[in-house]
Amino acid sequence: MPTSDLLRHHSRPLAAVLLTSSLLLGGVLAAPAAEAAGTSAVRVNQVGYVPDGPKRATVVTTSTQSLTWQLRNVSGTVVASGSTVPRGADTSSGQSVQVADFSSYQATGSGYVLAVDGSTSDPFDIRANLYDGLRSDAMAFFYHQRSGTAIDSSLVGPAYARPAGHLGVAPNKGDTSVPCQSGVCDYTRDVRGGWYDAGDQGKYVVNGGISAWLVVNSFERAKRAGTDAALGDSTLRVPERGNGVPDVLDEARWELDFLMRMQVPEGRPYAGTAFHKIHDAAWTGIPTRPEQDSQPRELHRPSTAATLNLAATAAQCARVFRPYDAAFADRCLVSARRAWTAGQANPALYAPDSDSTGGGAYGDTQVSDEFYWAAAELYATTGENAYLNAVTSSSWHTSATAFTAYGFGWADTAALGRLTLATVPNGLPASDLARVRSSVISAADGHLSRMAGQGYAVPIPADGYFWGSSSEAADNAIVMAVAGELTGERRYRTGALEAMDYLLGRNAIGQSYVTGYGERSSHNQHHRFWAHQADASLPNPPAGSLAGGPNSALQDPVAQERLAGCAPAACYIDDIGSYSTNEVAVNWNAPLAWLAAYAAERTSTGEQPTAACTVTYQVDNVWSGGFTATVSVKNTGPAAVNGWQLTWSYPGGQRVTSAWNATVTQSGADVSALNTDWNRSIAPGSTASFGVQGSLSGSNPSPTAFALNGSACD
Ligand code: 9MR
Repeated sequence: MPTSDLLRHHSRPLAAVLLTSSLLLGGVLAAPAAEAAGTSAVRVNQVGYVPDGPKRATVVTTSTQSLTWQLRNVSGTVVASGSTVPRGADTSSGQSVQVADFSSYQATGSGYVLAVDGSTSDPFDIRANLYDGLRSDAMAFFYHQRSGTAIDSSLVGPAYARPAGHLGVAPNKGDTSVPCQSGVCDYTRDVRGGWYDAGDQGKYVVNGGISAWLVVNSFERAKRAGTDAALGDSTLRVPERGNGVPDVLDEARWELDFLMRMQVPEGRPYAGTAFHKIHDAAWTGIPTRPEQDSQPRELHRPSTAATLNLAATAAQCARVFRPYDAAFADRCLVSARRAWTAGQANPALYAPDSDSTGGGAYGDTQVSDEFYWAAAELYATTGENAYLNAVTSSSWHTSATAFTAYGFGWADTAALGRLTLATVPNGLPASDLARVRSSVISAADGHLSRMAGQGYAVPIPADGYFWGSSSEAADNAIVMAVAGELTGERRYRTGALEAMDYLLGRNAIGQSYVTGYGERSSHNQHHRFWAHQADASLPNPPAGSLAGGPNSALQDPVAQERLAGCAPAACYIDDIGSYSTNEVAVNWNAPLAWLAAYAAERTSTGEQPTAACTVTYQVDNVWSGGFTATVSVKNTGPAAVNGWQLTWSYPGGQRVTSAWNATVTQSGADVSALNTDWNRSIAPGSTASFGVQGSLSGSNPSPTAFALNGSACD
């Protein structure tokens, strides 16, 4: 099904009237329209939780009384329990909910479930390396989306391999010599390469630009944190592995080279500006493999937004690539300066919302924020006064709306300038810098307080579920993560991780919006090649592909037919036809990749506490056929242990028959003792003790090796 002309630029939240009419029926909460079949009432991050992070679940229930929750391990043993907190009506989901918080449980394992009031969650893990896979899969999305190169089976597997698309080989009619739309220019350009935008095969400078910026920014941030090795050379499945350049930068360069090809050459009208976009003359259907697209490709007229987006992105490139490839950094800087100058000379070339035949419009009639962002990047890279003046004289430099509750995006870029100025060393006057930094922190505080007001702790306001809402959650998580960097305060990391919980299943419909991650993950996203739902010979989207997510405006026929009356956070359907709720896009996967890389980091305070411990095992009584023993585990590390599991093996065939002050299970010789509720926490220097009774078959040799939460004790 072709993406229709219904595509419109939303940019801003939908009218609140939509909410009230669909949610409140005579003052009573309406049943959510899109309750997924088989979804548990207990909503968790279906992938899991990191040991030292927040661990919360939301329970859909009509009960107004607090309920008991139980955390069960893979063998069904209750390892922690507590009481839920009733939250009542939750506007976004249209549900009545309660929250269970099991954050204090920090032992690791897989196959946990949370049970509340007869319902059991999907299984999940608790482990420190929880996000390692998503870090590379979310970033690999960009390689899959590359235009102008064959996608290599040895890197992605045979199902995802495909010939190069849009290299001037029939039936393709682009992208090596692409004409302009009539009246725009009388020459052709080689605009090969770059990433396909989304489920379509258009390439749009403003959207590609913010996506490349986020990919590069994830590396720049990791470098400040000292964790960039995880994004370094040979960490990704890209052809450039082993070239000495961090793979994340190699991936971004594929797009940056394309963006610079979109710049109008010297000697032509509008020299130095950027064409807004290049795409098919008419919408293609689903499926259409890239190499089989036979539509003519056209360049659309230059825009100020695209020009400044290029200036910003290329200036960032010049800064971040310099240590790895000085020649490329120079080329980026030349392009950025040219674009800035051309933007100033052509400040009002607006891309119209109406230009949506064959591709998205990406219209934007407010470009002062793009000027601000470009000036900020150029200033952070060069330190030059002209750019400083452009920063400080911009109304966006002091505006209270650079950050909003609704994230940032291709049309709203002032926040990107602020993030750079707040984090990249620069010469802003101290008071100015302090104000920029505090704007990041107060934006993050706003996200945290909106999350605290919601049953699902989502950094999306109830009136903010619009096209691409998943990226809004991820964008806002980035702001929280940067606030954490600026302040060192842990609650911001908590907020960012809870945004990930939302994306991975703790939400109104119990849906993981990331392919391959979670029990019920999106896998029928709108895409012309990963179109398995429409053509069984084609693959589903690869693991790590983020769906656009709930969109209460129901802007496609499938959503309109299947989701009428949905509560905002439930306006989603995993159907290939629902492009307004279920497409993929580079500007959505980019913040996901950023966030996954951040969440995968084991920071000094975020590391799974390694158990520094000593254990004494004292036999208290022995009789023929049996014994009792007291086991004492001392926390000799610097941090409290919250939730513990002590394991050992019996060397002489002993079998535990009962225990006190711990839940003890045995399999063969291997024994596991889990804390009770009241001795869960062991302060540094403190000891927890418990007892066992067992049966003997002869001698009673004591065990010699113990491990606390998987780490050996002395
Ligand atoms: O992400 C875009 C969203 O903000 C707009 O409301 C929507 C309609 O204009 O377009 C979205 O972008 C699409 C683009 O126009 C074409 N490629 C697919 C993009 C994701 O759906």
